[in-house]
Amino acid sequence: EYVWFPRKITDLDNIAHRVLILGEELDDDSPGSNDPEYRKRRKMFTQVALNYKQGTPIPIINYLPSEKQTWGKVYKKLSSLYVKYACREFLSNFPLLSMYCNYNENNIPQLEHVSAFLKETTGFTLRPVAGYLSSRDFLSGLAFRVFNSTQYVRHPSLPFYTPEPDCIHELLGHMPLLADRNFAAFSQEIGLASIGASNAEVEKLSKLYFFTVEFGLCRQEGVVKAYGAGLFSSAEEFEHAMTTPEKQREFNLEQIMDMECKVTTFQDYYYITESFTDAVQQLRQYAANIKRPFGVRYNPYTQSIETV
Ligand code: H2B
Ligand code: FE
Repeated sequence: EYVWFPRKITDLDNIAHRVLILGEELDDDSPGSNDPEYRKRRKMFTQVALNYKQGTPIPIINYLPSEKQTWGKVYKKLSSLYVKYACREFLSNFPLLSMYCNYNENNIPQLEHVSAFLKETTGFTLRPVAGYLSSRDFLSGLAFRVFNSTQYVRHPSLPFYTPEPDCIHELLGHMPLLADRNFAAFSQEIGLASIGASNAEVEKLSKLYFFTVEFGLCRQEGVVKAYGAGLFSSAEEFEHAMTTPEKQREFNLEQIMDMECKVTTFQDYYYITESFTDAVQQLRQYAANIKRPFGVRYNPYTQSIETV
């Protein structure tokens, strides 16, 4: 079975329009679906994402007062939790994002500025995306150290809940860790493992992604800390995961592959790894068993995936 995958970084332009949930076509039960102004606004973000070409600057958004207010509410609520529960990598990178990318309660950082910052720290860059991508498409971007990031803000009626990723989730949840070397390497490795893999294997990798990158915990100086973006961007689940020890389990690849990913409720369990390098090792062992007719590696000079 042959599966298409991007070979050059510019091939990522071809997956950008394969969004599963488009902004202006919000589900009936999604917050904002009955708000014509919001849908119009989302259409603008969709256009920006669809028109984007790899390697060009990401358009600067003039965020509305209502969007800034939503950002501010979430930012304020989460800030107190970071100090208590975030891993050291998050805590050392967050002040850098404030300094270089203007992260603060009153300002929604621009993807363009964050992308430039990440490029200098770990070689990751961002590209704007119109909504939720398939696991395969999303993971294939990571193989190039490219993170597909939404740019719109969730509906103001429910500032602490969103069923789909929005820029508050990306900026607060994902960006601080993408500025960490080991975490960046781990992200790219999951991406490379997905290239040319079967649907069943991509499904497994997406579970691994979910229970590490989105909801992962780690142990630092004997204390359980968080590194998952889904936790960093949701105060309720964050507090719940950190204060409910019976829901914390040691990282176990096999078990994770059989777990269900919950989007609208809390997870059943949260998995603890010792470190990102440890997680990379386990992932490598797993990826070595993925059957595909070729080996895969990334050539950073040509920004392309080579099969050998
Ligand atoms: N698409 C977008 N736009 N953002 C994400 O964070 C995301 C995605 N996560 N598609 C992916 C799926 C992830 O949950 C795994 C790899 O399935
Ligand atoms: Fe995410």
